[in-house]
Amino acid sequence: MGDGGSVVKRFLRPFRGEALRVPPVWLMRQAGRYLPEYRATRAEAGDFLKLCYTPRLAAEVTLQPIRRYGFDAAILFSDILVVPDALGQPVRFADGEGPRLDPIRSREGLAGLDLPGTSSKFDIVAETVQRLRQDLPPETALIGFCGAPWTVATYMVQGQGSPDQAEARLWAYRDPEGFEALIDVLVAASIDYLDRQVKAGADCLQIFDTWAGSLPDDEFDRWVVKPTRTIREALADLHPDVPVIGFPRGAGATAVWYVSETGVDGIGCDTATPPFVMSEAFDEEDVVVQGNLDPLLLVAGGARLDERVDEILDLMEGKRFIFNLGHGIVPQTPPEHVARLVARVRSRG
Ligand code: 1CP
Repeated sequence: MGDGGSVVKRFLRPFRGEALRVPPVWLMRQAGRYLPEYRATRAEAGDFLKLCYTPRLAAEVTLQPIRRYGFDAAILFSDILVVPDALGQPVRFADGEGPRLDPIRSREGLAGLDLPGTSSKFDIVAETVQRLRQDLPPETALIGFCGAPWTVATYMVQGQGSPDQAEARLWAYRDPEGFEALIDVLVAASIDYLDRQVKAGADCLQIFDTWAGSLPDDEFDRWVVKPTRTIREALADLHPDVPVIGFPRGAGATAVWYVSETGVDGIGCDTATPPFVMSEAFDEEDVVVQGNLDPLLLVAGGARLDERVDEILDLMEGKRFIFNLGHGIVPQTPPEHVARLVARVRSRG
């Protein structure tokens, strides 16, 4: 999206080369079960995917944390598993449980996936983005997103969340060409999905690679870096001004390689990323650093929360930086601790 001569949103300024004294702030999973108003809208929707596929309600829950806290960016309310669901591998969210899918464990299983068929569900999500573009305060940026092909594949192959992503890793070892065919479908679907989100009004995109850290280096290169680079390059051709943030959770020191090889404009650092990596390791890269407060410290609150927020801000002073958590907000987070965090970040001004 062009700036049209208007003032660049604060959130986007680090991507234009500015290090702000008060960095932009947003939090992963800022819309979610820790907010009573989210729980009410979720109850109205009935099930979780219905919430994602009802633009009026999905836009409402996206706006809830913006009304409360005035974050610099809103993130589209949806889920990374909308992509397999749209591809024809139905996703179910049973109450109190994680997602469930009928697993695909071989090349033959790919025959049921329908890439052109994603259109109708992606259109619904684009409608949510259009609504948000109208309803968001003009100064608030809108982040669109998808799951990275590797992370989405781990759910499609396992059929649910897992501690070790074993089924996807085993398929990738036993039949790399077959597994690559799955990744290729996800790359194509992700490009289309993100393109539609930008056309509908997203200002920035984030690619969530929650399980990037479960792969050794050669596998990381093939299943994390290469697909992400393909997506990043396609988006650069379509929308050269829209920044893309990568979040290769658990990548450790390999995150520097990830940045230089994928060409992402922002790097989301997880909770375990050491201070010197945050503040120095990316100096040679043209990249905005984002992160990395521990979501559990946001649950604990108190003076330790204030101290840690200050430590991160001191560490990143003078850098192109966006304040965030190192992973998503957890449901037991007291909403007033989030207000305290935002106030603390902004008190630097
Ligand atoms: O009951 C509920 O209301 C469901 C909880 C929930 C929420 C609030 C799920 C189910 N998804 C979401 C929204 C969501 N998910 C957003 C948009 C909201 C925001 O950020 O404010 C985003 C960006 C995601 C992304 C997502 N979904 C990721 C990547 C980020 C991460 O947290 O690591 C992953 C891995 C998922 C899958 C998923 N969706 C939901 C759950 C419980 C899970 C994890 C499943 C598991 O591994 O066990």
